[in-house]
Amino acid sequence: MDRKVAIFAVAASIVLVAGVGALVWRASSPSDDERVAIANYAFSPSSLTIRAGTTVQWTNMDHVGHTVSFGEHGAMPGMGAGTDSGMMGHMATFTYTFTEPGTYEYHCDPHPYMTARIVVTE
Ligand SMILES: [Cu+2]
Repeated sequence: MDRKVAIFAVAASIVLVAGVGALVWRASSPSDDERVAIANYAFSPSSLTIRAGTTVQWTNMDHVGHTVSFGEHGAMPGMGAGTDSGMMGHMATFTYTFTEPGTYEYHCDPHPYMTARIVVTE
């Protein structure tokens, strides 16, 4: 094979794999509006407004473990202690459905400076 053709084929393959990867990630997620990425030691977006009944999905893009924790004792809103995400590895996801309107602050357990909020409307 001609060298230029070979380089083009390799480049095209990389673009294709990246594109398919992104599509698979999108398809496995509820929607752009209901998704929070954990990347570079931060939740993105840091403030997300949703309607009651919406399921939010967090994905840890970092190679470091993170958690999605509401309140002081690792409890999800309206649930008991230890119901948070637990330690999430690279590309791990966590989903939670918010049923009650309100403002819910959350953080990452090992990195308390990582804070964000979900605002749930009627
Ligand atoms: Cu963290």
